[in-house]
Amino acid sequence: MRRLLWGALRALPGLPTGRQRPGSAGGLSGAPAAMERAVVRCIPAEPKLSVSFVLGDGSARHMQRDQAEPLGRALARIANNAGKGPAKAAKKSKKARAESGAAPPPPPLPAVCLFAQDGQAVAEDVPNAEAWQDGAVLQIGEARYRVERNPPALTELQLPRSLLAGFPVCPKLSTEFGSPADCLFRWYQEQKAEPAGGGGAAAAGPSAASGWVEAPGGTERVFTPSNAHIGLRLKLVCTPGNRLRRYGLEREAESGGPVEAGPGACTFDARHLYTKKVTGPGLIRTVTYNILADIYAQTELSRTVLYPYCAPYSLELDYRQNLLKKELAGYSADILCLQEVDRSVFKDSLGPALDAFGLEGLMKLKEKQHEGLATFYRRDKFGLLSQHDIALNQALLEDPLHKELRDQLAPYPQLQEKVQQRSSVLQVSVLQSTSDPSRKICVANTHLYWHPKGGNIRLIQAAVALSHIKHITHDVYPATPIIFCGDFNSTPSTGMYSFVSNGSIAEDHEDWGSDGEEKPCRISLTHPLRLKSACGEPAYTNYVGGFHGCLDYIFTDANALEVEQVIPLPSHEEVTTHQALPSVSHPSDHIALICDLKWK
Ligand code: 4LC
Repeated sequence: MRRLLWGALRALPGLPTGRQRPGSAGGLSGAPAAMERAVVRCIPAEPKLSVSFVLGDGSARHMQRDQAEPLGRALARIANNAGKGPAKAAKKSKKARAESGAAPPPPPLPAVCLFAQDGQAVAEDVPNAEAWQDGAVLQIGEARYRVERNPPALTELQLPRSLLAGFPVCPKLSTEFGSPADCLFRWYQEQKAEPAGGGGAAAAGPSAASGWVEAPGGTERVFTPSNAHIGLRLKLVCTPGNRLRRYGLEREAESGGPVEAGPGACTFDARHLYTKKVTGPGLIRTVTYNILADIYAQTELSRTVLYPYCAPYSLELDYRQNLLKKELAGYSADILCLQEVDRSVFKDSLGPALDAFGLEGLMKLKEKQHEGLATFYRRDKFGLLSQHDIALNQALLEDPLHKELRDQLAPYPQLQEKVQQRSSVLQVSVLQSTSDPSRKICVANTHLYWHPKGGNIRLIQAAVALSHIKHITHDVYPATPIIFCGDFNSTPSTGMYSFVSNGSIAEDHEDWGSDGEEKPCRISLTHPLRLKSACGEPAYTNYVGGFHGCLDYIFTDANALEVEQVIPLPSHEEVTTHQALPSVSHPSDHIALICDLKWK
């Protein structure tokens, strides 16, 4: 038995399983394969290195050895291991031996040697970390393996759980010694067994597949299945690469389920007609959007009270993620400010998807919560200079910048306490144009307290946010234009909106008493920024069964930025086709604001 295995090992060059083409019977083709690869992963931060290769019988070997261990010991281990054949077979033969009682003579172990690039055998006392160099050759018996040290590798490759026809499928992928942008992709679709001829009973069940065939046009990182794919599963084969076009061992991922029919028209289809292309170098397309956190969408309150008109399946995360990725990709944004981003959505879904569409993402979680803000910027237009994120309550409590406001609030401990209890955050990113490094912008993103009677709290939150933004754009990066986006939970008739747009709020404004407490706070606030709502005051940006109103804004620096174009919002008919939002054709209860800004 063991002799047989070792014979097979010597006779067959074998293909690493990772390199087999789907549908091919790897290793059995007549043509001689290129020298096999032994992949060595060795990084200074870890005490061990790993050596991986595939034996002639197709079984993979992965070993971890101490970096400092002499090579001789690692080679002896490889000889031992290779001689044994697959682990299961070894156990079985041991058991069979025990039963028969006869002890056959042990087969000779293969000779194992490592040759350096110059053809010389590497001495057995050389430590592993030094011995296993790129281009060395590992010989096991008569099989030879080219050593590849730290080639590009996939550490993660995953397809989303739900696939919809007409919606982009963006794999989650992570690389080491490479980058997702330099990987190679090949998409496959399930090949359904043809129904048996002659009208006999259906032999194959609904999911019986006879194999995988290449999906037409499927060589990009993102694949959008068509109606022809409905009922079929997809598979992605990915070869990790780096900028120098060096490639590592490929990996594959299959979809859990088949492609399903998508919804008909969506609320963003008409908007995409305006935003197909990325804007030219002088323009900045800016989007703000509260995407409705999954942790809120799937609560009892949401299903039964807030969005009872919405089909439960369209409140599910996977469904909404499909819509969101298509919607956001189609806006071709340069700057994208999102609110209510679940940590896991950023990490596993939107982050990877938007990365594939050229956007780099930054996340700021709320204190002790699993959702927060995300700011994305187009990588080839902007670089990140610095981040200045804050929690509004903590900044108000501690930062010397807000001492005056703290003093003004001192007579109102109840209001102070309420502001302290809110977890709202402000995300501030300073970006630099890649085409003109003298151009910088400060992108701020926030989500203010949500309660209809919380106007006084939102005024304080806005004051903290504006002081912080003023500090960054006046003191840290003097004369930097501002784009301040967010869900401000404030309609155009509120004190918060007039404070931001007019630069002041009077002490007798009715919003100071908005919570109905006995002693309304009486303070006046000012700020020196010239901010205007770039998309104006649409009738609503939030449309649910019980309320609609304009709560979201893109405030821009009137001194430095001009509004070139505002992308029209979906029509009232589109918004109300399924009563209100969210719906099967719209993933959130908010509507994205989109405008093209121009440097003045
Ligand atoms: C939510 C809501 C709040 C904007 N808004 C008004 N009432 C609301 C009630 C609920 C938003 C409202 O969806 N959330 C509670 O936490 C979340 C979520 C976060 O944003 C949640 C948790 C569990 C389940 C569901 C959701 C509202 C109505 N009229 C207004 C006028 C103004 C501001 C707000 C409102 C003004 N100006």
